[in-house]
Amino acid sequence: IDRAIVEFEGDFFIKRFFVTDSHGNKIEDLENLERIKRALAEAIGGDGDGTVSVVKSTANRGIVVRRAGLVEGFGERKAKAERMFSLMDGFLKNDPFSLQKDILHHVEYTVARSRFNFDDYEAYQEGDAALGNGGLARFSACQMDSLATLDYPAWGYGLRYEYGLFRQIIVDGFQHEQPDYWLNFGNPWEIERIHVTYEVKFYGTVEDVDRNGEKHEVWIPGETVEAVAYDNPIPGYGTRNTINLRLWAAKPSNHFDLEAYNTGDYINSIVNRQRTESISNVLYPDDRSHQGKEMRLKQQYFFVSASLQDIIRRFKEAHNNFDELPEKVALHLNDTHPSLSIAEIMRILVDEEQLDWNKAWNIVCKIFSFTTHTVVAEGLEKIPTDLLGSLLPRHLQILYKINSNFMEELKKRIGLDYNRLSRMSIVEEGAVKSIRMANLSIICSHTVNGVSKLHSDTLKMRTFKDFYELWPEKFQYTTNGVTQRRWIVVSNPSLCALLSKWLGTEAWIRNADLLTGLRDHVDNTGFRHEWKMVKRLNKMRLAEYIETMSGVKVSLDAMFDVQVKRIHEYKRQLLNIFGIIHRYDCLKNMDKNDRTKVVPRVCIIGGKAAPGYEIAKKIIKLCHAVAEKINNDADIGDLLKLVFIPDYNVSVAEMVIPGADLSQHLSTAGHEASGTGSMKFLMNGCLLLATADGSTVEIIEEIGSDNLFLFGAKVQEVAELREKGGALKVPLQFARVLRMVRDGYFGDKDYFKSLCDTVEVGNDFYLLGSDFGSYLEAQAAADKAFVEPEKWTKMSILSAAGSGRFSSDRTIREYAERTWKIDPCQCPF
Ligand code: 6GP
Repeated sequence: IDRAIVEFEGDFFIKRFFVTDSHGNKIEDLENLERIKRALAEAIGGDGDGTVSVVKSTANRGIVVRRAGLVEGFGERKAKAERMFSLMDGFLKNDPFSLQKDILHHVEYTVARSRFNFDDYEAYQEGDAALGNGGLARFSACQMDSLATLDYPAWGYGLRYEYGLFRQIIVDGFQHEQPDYWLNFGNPWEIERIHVTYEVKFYGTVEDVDRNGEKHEVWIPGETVEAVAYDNPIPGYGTRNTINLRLWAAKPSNHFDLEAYNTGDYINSIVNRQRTESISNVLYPDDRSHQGKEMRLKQQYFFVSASLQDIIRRFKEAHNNFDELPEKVALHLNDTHPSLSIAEIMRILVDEEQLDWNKAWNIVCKIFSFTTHTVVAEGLEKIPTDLLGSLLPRHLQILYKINSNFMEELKKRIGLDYNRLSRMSIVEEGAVKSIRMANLSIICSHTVNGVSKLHSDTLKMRTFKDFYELWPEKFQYTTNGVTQRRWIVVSNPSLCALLSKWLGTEAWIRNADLLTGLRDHVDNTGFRHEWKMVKRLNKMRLAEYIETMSGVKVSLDAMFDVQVKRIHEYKRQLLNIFGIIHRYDCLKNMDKNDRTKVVPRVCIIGGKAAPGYEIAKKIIKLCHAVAEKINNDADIGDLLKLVFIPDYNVSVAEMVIPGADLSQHLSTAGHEASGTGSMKFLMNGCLLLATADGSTVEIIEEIGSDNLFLFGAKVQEVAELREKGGALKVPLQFARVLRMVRDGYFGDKDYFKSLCDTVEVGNDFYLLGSDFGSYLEAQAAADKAFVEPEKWTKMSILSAAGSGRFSSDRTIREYAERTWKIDPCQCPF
């Protein structure tokens, strides 16, 4: 017996307990405590009582175990955990945590005795807080880490969804969605602030009131919901600064429900109250298309209203003149999801604080900055005016007024160019009259950011050209980044140790620019050897995971080739799958002798499809169908394997990214705003195979085009290629692969028909056909490099060495200095 693993459910109940042998095979499932005691006694060679008593007293489950995991950790990690304890203890006066500290000592004692691996516990105990969809949300998490670490006085706001992003399970190769009720057993890291609550109002009417002889509009709302704050402290690294991520949960308001009282309809009044709680229930799982659903709009306003009340309350505690607001408060719109705050803050200043409209507008325009995170047209939010008017009647009026003032000003500047006026209007006329949230955000913000240089150019030249011509000075770009604290220190401890050893310092953890120092050692064979060993170790970890998840045994000598991200047509997972089919086809038709020269590959694909996105779901199914064929072909053996990793999320990424040799970023040029996955792979010494899209263009500047495999049409060629349509040249290999799928070589031919149609000549919007030739060439170049391990290792080192610029510390510093104009502010105690 090598390990004992305990899985908890609830406070005292042990859901599962099993012990494993040294190969990680489960020996026996044990259900009751007595047997556990005996098994533990055997496992640790003692009487087992100490351990079992801890197991029983793990009253707050995750906390103790997870905390023990942290406290057990090395220097900085331990300090961070301790800082977190004292902070939480400070927050909670009647400190339930002191009890846990006692337990903690038990656990530490037990750990020392039992050789338990607390990383196992961690994995079992604490799932991801999957409160976002994809790149946008994960980028925000990296930003919070950097804000705290760089001592900026920032707050993050969001919603405390009870159901995070769905769990993906795969049945017969099809994606199914399962609810992620992540709060089932509580969230040990959050602090419920029962005294920080605000009322959020909806519906109702707008009435005219007389104020000092003047007519004013005032909103008489029809429904009230309570927003309760849940604080999630974010400790910085190597600093005492800890910032707060405040998430709002909806609770029924304690408002006396007069109507229910009058009608005596007690039961119905409770049912109605419960309905209000549902606002923060569930995260919408589509990261791109916004279907104008009332609940989504309610969520947005709920979030905006509570956050603004909180911000204004804090401002008013120390100031009494709103002229000072822009000096004290900078509000950043992370995409358009919080853009209703523009109308809300105008409503607060004009209706509640009774400021003159123009004065309020001037203040508001100095506060907001805006970053847009997409180029995909469906990603630009529009809210139907009838929906908005019924839910937030006063806000709709305010939006109309902002728009009519803007239109007047615009006419003065550009004349009566009605086409342009209508393109720039906040209000979109048409079958469904709507509010364009991006236009609103641009008009009100002092800065409009893209997330990479290329993205910003696209915004200026295409998406928001009219606005750029009007206000060129507003448009900037701040290239995204990721935090090395999570993506190296936490997820790749072996690399972390290696970097510190060869750089001679841990300072790179706070200053990623120091990673360039690796360039000095690239010719040192000892260093390269250690580098290879670290990769090998991470590949072992990944291989174990793959085997557990999919039953496929993979060879560590193969190239681990990974594409993990949300499934989207523009991200072109289909190009990857077609490439794999082509590789398989070539292998099958190859002379046995030639096969010895082939680089073995393990192709790994992972990602979730939005539940209503049929084509994306078909891509997942095709991946499984192809995998089934290839992995069961004994003739091919280890030369090619394809695995789909289910339920791709942050925890999975932490395992997959360090173990990858090659990673693919295949978006059609001009479609990926930035991309941040590529940066995580880069930091972990993984080579990129990519199109010149988003931030890849800047990655090339940093590491040189010799150190990655570039392919595909450039952004300036894409429009022309699309125009060619049916006359476009497509390589024969592409036609052949497409035919194989169409003909049912992988089964389910009827099911895959509509998927195949999307890439047929003349219909191939994302240009898979025309990029296929150069994609295969890039793949061949990767194979060629891989057979020269020293060359490959050098490329890998130089990738990591150039990744410093893609730290979110750099991103945040740029935002702070250029956009928000704020200084670091060290924690005084
Ligand atoms: C993503 C972009 O697709 C990705 O390219 C970028 O790196 C990331 O944002 C962070 O900026 N966008 C989203 O996830 C999204 O939901 C509306 O956009």
